[in-house]
Amino acid sequence: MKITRVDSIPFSIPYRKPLKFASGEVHAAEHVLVRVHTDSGLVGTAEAPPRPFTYGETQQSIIAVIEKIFTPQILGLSPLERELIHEQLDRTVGNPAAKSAMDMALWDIIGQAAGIPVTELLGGYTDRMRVSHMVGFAPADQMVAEAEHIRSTYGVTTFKVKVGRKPFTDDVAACRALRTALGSDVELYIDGNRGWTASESARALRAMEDLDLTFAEELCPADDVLSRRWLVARTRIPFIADESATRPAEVTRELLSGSATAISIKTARTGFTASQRVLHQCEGFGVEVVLGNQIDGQIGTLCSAAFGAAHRLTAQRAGELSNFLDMSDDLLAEPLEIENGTLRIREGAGLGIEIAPEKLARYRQDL
Ligand code: MUC
Ligand code: MG
Repeated sequence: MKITRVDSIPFSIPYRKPLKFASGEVHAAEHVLVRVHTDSGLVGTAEAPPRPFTYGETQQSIIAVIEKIFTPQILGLSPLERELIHEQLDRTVGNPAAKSAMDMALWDIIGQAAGIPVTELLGGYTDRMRVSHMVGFAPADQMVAEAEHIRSTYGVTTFKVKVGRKPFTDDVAACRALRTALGSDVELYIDGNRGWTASESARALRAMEDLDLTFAEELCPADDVLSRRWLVARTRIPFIADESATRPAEVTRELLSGSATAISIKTARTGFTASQRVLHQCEGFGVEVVLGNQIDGQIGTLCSAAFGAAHRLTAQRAGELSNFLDMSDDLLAEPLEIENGTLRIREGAGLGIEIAPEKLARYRQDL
């Protein structure tokens, strides 16, 4: 089986409600649908979400790197030759979302060819993931109303609260309002997207000491090397590296330097192949992982859930799998559903992604 063509199709689907956080905001899912074709007729599918504020990629840069660099490098190779393919793709630095979509599409082909769900190929640990919901910036009462709605509608009881505003007292008040309204049964953790300084982070954490937060994620810039290490050494809850640990070498650096004590794994930036490497590194180091969300649509969420459910470490806690709920529509023929706080993995060979042609025709931007 040989790779014959790669499509990279830009599409845009508006958000019903934008997601706002310290490093940016997202109003529309302006993603790239990646389809890898083979001479056997099998086609692998995945999506790449550009996040310029985190990786520098844009929708146009993802399409350009796939069309001009990646596709010519892998035409004629077999989807099974993944090490060779990654050797080629890694000749280009960066471009994590573009590389990851290619990687996941290749796994989709392999699963289809074998007649096995990708989640089983990866590890087959369970068939479902508990869901954690991300609450973006808004006045505290709106953040509480959103969390209450998500809990009563979808049964979700784990929430990641976006912080990193200035003054940080707005965030502290929002976290306190969430804990008061939701009670002690829900799990809360915070993500600063590098918005605070180390000293602001330390003060904010002190002010929230009684809120029983599970984790703190990327509160201040990782480039503030010594201040961040100072902060992490004094933080009493695990400190998750997200933007600062986007590939295995960065994971090693962050953990060994004492700048993080837990890792966010996002298939949108490490695909399945490198996400497994990161996961195994974390197992080796003995640190916790959280299955993160790159503000994925339903295709990306399905990929992420397939990876999360495949492995014991990612499945043991709620994964961030609900951002697609904020979108006005999506491309999947059969929409994902969260029930009782849980997302079940799609059955069927490969990733089980079926695109609705009329939706793709409506949202694609290249015709
Ligand atoms: C997250 O966990 O930070 C927002 C910015 C980004 O890079 O990812 C999202 C979610
Ligand atoms: Mg984060």
